[in-house]
Amino acid sequence: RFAHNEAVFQGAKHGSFYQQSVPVTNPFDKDPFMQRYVKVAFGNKPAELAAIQLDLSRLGNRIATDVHELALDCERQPPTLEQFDCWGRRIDRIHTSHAWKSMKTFSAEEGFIALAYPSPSNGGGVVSNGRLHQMLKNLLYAPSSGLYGCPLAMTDGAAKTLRLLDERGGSGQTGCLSEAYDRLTTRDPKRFWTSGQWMTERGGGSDVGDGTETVAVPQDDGTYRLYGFKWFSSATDSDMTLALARVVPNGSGGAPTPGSRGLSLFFIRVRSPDNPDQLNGIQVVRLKNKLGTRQLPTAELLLDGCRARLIGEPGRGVAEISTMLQLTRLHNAVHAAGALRRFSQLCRDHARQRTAFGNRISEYPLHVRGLSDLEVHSRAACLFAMNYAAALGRTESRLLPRGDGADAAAGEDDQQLVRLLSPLLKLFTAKQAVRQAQEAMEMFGGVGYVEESGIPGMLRDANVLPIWEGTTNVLSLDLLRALHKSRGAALPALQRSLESACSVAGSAPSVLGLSAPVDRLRASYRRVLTAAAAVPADRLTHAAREFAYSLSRLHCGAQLLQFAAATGHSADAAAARRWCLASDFDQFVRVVGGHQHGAAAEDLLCAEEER
Ligand code: UCC
Ligand code: FAD
Repeated sequence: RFAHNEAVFQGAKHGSFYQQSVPVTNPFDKDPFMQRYVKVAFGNKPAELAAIQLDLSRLGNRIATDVHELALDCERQPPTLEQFDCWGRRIDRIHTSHAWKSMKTFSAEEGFIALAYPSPSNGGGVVSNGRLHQMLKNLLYAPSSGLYGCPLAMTDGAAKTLRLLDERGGSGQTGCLSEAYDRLTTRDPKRFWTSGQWMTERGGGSDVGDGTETVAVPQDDGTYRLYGFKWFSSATDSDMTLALARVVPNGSGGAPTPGSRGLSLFFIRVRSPDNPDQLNGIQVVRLKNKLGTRQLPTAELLLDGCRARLIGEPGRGVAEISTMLQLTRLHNAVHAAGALRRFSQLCRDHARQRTAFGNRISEYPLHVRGLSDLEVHSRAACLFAMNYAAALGRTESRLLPRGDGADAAAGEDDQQLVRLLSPLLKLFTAKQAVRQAQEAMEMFGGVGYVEESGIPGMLRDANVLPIWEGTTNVLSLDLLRALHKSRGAALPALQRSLESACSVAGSAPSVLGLSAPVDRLRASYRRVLTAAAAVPADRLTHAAREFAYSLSRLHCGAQLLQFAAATGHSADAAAARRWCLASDFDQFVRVVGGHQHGAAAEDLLCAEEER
């Protein structure tokens, strides 16, 4: 391979050996695991299966070619803000790249939102579980979306929020709101809108109840004018947004209601309908200078008389926007799973061509162990996210009737699980994406640390996943909120789902070797649920993170087992065995068992740091 000859380094020559680059391949055609997933999910509907396979294969082809190039351009040409024109006038114009704008067109055409909201006008309804079809496509697209997945996530959340409010009759959804819904869910690029989500203020992004200072002043025509400062607003090039604000009582001179019970939900057109260069009472104070997600315009916004429409029930803003959070958190997980899948592909392909110490690195058991760890985690994240999307789709087919939903009737357990698993899905997959991004970088060696390899950008972008849309702690507490609100129904639903997976996998052919992993998973879930039932509320709060991690690992184990039983494939069985025999299911049990530090010791450690 090497020319042991000084001639190759002479003159303009730099030597004869170069590492091969690792191309992005068709993420469906070249991924047998994803193909098996689609077969299992749609296998009993041959016409749907064929249509989806064709659609994913075609999408995968575009991703591996022109779309991935667009994503790289989004990173190379980040957005800029032009605040004043040459005459000194304030214009606050956000310039985005051609590539970023093309992603909007592409997203509409592919139905990245529309597929979940089928209607005669957007050509939907071909597949009974449109939500799953939509999320499968978003999963393939995510790592080549140039972060366009962010506006799509918020657009999806806004569409569902408007749809639910309309069905409840609470939105007064006439005129502009039904137009907004149609535009958010269309496949026509010329009509397609994206949405923002303005919650976070300087006073608090986790605690929006206390942190929100923005006030909404009622106007004579029934609309409101908003005054406040939104501290993080992503995709500020969007057409509309949903925002939280505190209504100032009309004429009474009283103060707005404090806390989260004082927050209401508002609909805002970001720019004037007549002049797209004219912002609606909004100043873009500056764009954030961020570690990653640089493709995405994230701005600080001054709302200075921004005209808005109250939607939903006054004072129920946090509860209303939770609909949006459920969708954006799912997109976050889909993005994490898509990134993990991409890391796995790139690292495996790199290992097959890179040599060290005389062999390809894919031949070294120690390196292969890292690769298979990455592969198992990426499979777990995919199954977690896609099965969640499938369950959500089943619940939606009841909430959003469209005439063909008889075969997708949602069960009570689906309802319980989509609420309970939402925070777990987001927090667990986000942490995995960060951890594995670092491993993937290391697997590439020095090249992985170099910008043009693309890996540093992926590592930077992964790091936002545990922060936005609720941090790990906040979501761990949301798990406890969900349990509390379920009045004892959620954990039994989870237990039934874990047990059902164990019994399906337990009766799989013995050649798959699933009985030991089933036994370990079953014994572990029993210990964890027993410990949770016995622990006092304050200790459960203290251990909420470990509780969330243990439940997530158990749930992923169950999904892997069930999938292996369904496919009967040896690689799926190996993934299930690896996960179920090696995972730390008992982390929570150890913490609440009192053998670890405990709250008093932790307080002491923090106080010691202060001195
Ligand atoms: O970060 C953001 C955008 C980033 C870009 C999007 C990218 C997406 C991925 C793309 C991938 C490339 S937007 C900002 C996101 N912000 C958050 O996620 C906020 C984090 N903080 C929380 O989640 C907190 O837990 C709060 C704000 C929800 C907690 O507020 P409170 O004031 O303590 O809430 P309460 O009083 O506990 O709950 C108020 C109501 C209750 O309903 P009722 O009154 O009926 O009992 C709760 O049950 O809200 C309900 N509720 C929920 N319902 C609260 N959380 C939920 C939930 N998760 N699901 C359902
Ligand atoms: P804080 O709430 O101050 O949290 C600080 C730390 O305290 C965290 O580690 C948190 O886990 C911990 N903590 C807080 N409360 C508790 C508790 N009760 N128990 C234990 N620990 C706790 N927001 C929007 O509204 N719209 C957007 O479009 C948007 N885009 C964003 C884009 C980017 C790139 C980023 C980084 C953020 C964006 N955000 C957006 C804001 C984001 O949602 C918040 O940053 C996030 O919710 C955390 O809020 P915070 O920054 O105020 O942190």
